[in-house]
Amino acid sequence: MNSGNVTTGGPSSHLPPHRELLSPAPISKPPRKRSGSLAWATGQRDGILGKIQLECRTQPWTSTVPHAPAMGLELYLNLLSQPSRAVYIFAKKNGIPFELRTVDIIKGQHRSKEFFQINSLQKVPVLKDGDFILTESSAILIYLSCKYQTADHWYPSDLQARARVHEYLGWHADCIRGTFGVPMWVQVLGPLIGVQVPEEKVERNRTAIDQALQWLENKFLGDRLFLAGQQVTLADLMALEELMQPVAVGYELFKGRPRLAAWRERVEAFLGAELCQEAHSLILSILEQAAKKTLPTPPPEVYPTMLLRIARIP
Ligand SMILES: N[C@@H](CCC(=O)N[C@@H](CS)C(=O)NCC(=O)O)C(=O)O
Repeated sequence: MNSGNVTTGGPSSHLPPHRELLSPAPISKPPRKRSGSLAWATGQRDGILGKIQLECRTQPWTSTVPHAPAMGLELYLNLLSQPSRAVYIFAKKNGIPFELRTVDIIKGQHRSKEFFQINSLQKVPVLKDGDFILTESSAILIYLSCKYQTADHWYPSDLQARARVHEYLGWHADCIRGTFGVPMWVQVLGPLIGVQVPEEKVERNRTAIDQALQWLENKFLGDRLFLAGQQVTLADLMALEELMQPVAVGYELFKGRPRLAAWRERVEAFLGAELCQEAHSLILSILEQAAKKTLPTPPPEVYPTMLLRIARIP
């Protein structure tokens, strides 16, 4: 495998090239405990609320080009990946400073020996906080919300409200994850390696998506404002990012579902148009990139896992 590829363009090229200042950061409370070397704030606090300018350094992850050892939190992500986007948006929205390591999954960087040392599951997202490495987006989000004491609504301290978030996340892993990513495999990723998913599988997936949306709307949203209650939580973020995957390839998920459409608007309004645009621009341009053939060609080493993923489409 050519693990020596340097990610300078492709899926990560829309990202800001170097440092990016966020100001002011919407932080509710400073963290109780900070790891010794964490570059917490780069700017100045002023006033009671302490306007803090925080930085997120953006650096492509590559196996051969050395980068300065990170002083604090590192997030290994790819914005084509729905769980990666949830982590990215959460960290950005909460002004959590991190080094962004973009792992080009189309080029197969996640299959390299070097990335294996970081995550033997060979998937993104991954969090690295000093020597502590954590995989699984929901675990990462919970870790970040606890470590940085983000506003309580994200991951409520109230037992029952928190249990509602976990109730959703459990169902999400069963019924949303794995289902909503399929259209992207059908329309973009399969064709990249010359594979066409059979029409009956596509149809079955459409039915599964419809069924899941019905449950999402009736059981989880119900007459509430958000999926796990009256305030936005990690559940909403995870759901929104997964739903963006079929939306990006033209599925009109919200058509004829006004309650779900209003929920999406509320979540996006809460996150802010700028952050949504930043996080979604890559995925929303995927069809265009596929049509223009500007997506990288996956190296043959990643074919087996791509073929396996496609074969697993029910
Ligand atoms: N359950 C994991 C899923 C992680 C995952 O499946 N990541 C995908 C991108 S969305 C990946 O890295 N795939 C690469 C591969 O499987 O080869 C989470 O929520 O973090």
